[in-house]
Amino acid sequence: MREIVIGGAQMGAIQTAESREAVVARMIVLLDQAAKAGCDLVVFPELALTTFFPRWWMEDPAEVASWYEVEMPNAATAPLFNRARQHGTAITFGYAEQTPEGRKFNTSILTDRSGQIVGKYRKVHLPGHSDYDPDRAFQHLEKRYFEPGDLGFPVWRNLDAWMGMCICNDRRWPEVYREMGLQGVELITLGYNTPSVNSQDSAEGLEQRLYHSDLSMTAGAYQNAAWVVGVAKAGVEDGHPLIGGSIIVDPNGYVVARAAGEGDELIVHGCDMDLCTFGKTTIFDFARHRRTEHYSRITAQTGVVLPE
Ligand code: CDT
Repeated sequence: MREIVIGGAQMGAIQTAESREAVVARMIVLLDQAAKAGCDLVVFPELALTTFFPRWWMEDPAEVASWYEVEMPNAATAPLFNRARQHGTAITFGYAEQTPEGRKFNTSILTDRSGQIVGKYRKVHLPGHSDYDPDRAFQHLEKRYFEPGDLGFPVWRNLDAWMGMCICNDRRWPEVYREMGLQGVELITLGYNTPSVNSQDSAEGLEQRLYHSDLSMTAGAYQNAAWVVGVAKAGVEDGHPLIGGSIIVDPNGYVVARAAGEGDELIVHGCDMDLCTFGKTTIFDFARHRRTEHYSRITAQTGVVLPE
């Protein structure tokens, strides 16, 4: 048995005016709870340090720049790294990254028990749009504020397991899980900020959004015989509701822990990485069963092309 006790640290709303320091203080409360519960790893949401700023159309470059971190850790997040190191707890969280060259990514990092960053992932599937869209009930401007990630889907050896990350919209794409599955991934962590209503279809509300979130993560877990931990930033941010529904999913696709509310809330489960072995050596033994000679369209073609 290779058990990793995992804490999913769902976070409630972060208002635009809330400082990084105040948010980090909330994260430390969750981290302390997790340490008390014996967690080896704590998973925080996408863009955990700020409100989900891509909902706002901004033109002032200084205002835009204020949402990004130019180094990690930095003065605001150092207390989180320090506390994690004291507890011997690995952490992962998302933030908006600006590189020294000025490139902007929606990023998440993973640390080991000593607080060292051992993994970095930059979100590949950026949803939404890059120009102001008057037909939407609200904006989703990730394509304006970030470029698609350039690191692929690496996996890392951490806490005696193969771990990988993705971010929010990535969880809806089976290619993401399979890229990591082909590297033997045993645990995939992800954070999300998912609006509770579809900005282009007011009939699509909370129930359907939660269903699609579960469906994506449970299928990804089962089809790759891996644990998946998905953690929300939830609640109402400046009038804009986000779904909760943080879950821990086992390698059979069962939800073994689920957040009940839409505030700061910790879910915990002891996840045995050896549970991945059965699926990986039987029905999803990729080496024996995949038929790559029939999959060329998946990388050669992006959109739908109808047969002539
Ligand atoms: N943050 C993020 O990726 N949210 C998307 C919203 C999709 S609607 C534009 C998601 O997939 O949950």
